[in-house]
Amino acid sequence: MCGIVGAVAQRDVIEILLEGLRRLEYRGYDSAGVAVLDAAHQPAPLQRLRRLGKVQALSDAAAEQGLAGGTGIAHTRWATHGEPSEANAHPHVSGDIAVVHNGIIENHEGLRRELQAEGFVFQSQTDTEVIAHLIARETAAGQPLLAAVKAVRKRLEGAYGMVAVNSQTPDRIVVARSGSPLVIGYGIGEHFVASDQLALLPVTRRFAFLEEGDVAEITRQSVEVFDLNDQPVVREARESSVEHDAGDKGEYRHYMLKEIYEQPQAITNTLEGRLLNGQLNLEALGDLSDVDSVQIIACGTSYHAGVTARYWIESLAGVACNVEIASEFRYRQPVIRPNTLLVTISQSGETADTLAALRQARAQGITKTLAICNVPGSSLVRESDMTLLTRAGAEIGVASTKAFTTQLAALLLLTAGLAERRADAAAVQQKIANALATLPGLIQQTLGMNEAIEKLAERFAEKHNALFLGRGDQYPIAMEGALKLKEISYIHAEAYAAGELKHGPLALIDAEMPIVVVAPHNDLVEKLKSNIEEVRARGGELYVFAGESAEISSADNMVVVPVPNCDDLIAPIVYTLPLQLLSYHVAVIKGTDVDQPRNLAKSVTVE
Ligand code: HGA
Repeated sequence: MCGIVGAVAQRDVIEILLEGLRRLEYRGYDSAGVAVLDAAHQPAPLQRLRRLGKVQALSDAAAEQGLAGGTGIAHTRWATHGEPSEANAHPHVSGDIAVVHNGIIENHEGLRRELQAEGFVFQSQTDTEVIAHLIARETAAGQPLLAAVKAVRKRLEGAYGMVAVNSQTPDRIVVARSGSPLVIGYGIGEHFVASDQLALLPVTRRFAFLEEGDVAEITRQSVEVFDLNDQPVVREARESSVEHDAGDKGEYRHYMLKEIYEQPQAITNTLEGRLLNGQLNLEALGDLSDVDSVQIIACGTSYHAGVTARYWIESLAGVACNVEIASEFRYRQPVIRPNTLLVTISQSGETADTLAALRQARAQGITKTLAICNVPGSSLVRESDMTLLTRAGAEIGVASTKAFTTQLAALLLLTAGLAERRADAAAVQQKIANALATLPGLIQQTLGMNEAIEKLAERFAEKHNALFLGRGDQYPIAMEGALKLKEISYIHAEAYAAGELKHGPLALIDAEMPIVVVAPHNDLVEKLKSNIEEVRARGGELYVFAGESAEISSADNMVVVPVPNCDDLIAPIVYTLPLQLLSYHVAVIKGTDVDQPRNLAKSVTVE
């Protein structure tokens, strides 16, 4: 969520900061702000500029005012405390201090009362502003910025990634991390900081990731890091393999469409080295022979990947599997059986709830943990015993597409690894390998449905509600389809297991209700046909994505769109594509902000 960028250099850093914000804007985009200092003067005047809305508004204003400086911090916000407004936008200032912050300070109310009693005047409704005043109180008492931040972090409860500057010492920035990621970028005679390396790729490829509890002082020439116990530590800088143009939209109108079309390549990348000449190579998964059950934890789209995987893990590997939303798991007292493999799934690897659930499970004694994640070096990856990287490449569209299908491909690999203990393991694994080998080609072929779906989308644009139906491993795909439509077109959509219809949701069916059905030709298709008839009999308007050989044809109130035939095993991945394209085109017709839908943000690093 919120994006942070900071820089200390000899050159003017304003464009570096603004470009960093543009690259992070998909993380949060209700307001943006920047503060710069001219390190040539001590003290340097603190120049702050904030704007409601997109980074472009800030960038225009910065150009107009000729803002410049060698040291600076910048932020793009996704509000948690206080409405989106200029006054609530970061940086927040107190005296000589300016601060940008990601996360939530949970004890902000008590701190605010304490500071107000001492005469500090608050200009915003945010939790963040207490940090600025707390640091200013320390520096006014004679503490240097580093010591002030070290003292202040002891007072803060909750999660933060923060960057602070002091106009009295404009040659340095101080950063602190607890629960919200920060990465330091190394240049020559200049250093940078950001909440994601993507922001800094135009200026460096050498990064060091801060660990939980770290505080660092960064100048042009040096980076000094201190751990939770204030001990100096080295966080090694490594060369990043993330592509520089990862944040470019290319010829596509939206990132989401680009990312939908990248799926054949993304899945090829997921399988690279893991599927060789039609044979699986599962070395990276290590020894899973002592795994008696699997507990999957995830949020949102990643949760839907987990629910799909449960069907695979139980039916193909014969291993018991439970799936739970991280925000629920972490606040109940789950009983985790011995020999459980804990699998976390997250695109960013920074999802706050998933990370907290992982930590809680470890505290409960879980010793085998696997992260399925798209971002190498992320917190989830660092804190798990094993990792299966999805290698989807940067995903910028807030509505997840290629991250989801690559997670599914990775989960099929995991299923193959878990099948190892079966007597017929080789046959099961070969079946998975054969199906996966066809996947990139099939996804490419399925993208050919785009035009037909674009036409279909026109019929949805005026609707206020929609139902999505699937059975078996297509039920979570229906859930994902409904989520996509909600996220970017703002049409209320719900998914049901088709067999559940008669237990309640049939009451919703009338001529106004579009019902989207995913119907591959599998062993449940006859049951599904009966469910389709139940809907037709009540006048519902059906849109059926059906396997070419499923023998479902268009009729009154029923549009059937054929989907290429595929192996049952990978049908959940293939049938995701038409649902992604449908929500994309409906959103385009409705004129919503496809890549940055209202109220949402990428990488949910707050609770
Ligand atoms: N709590 C702060 C920062 C919010 C945030 O990190 N969002 O991702 C605010 O509301 O400004």
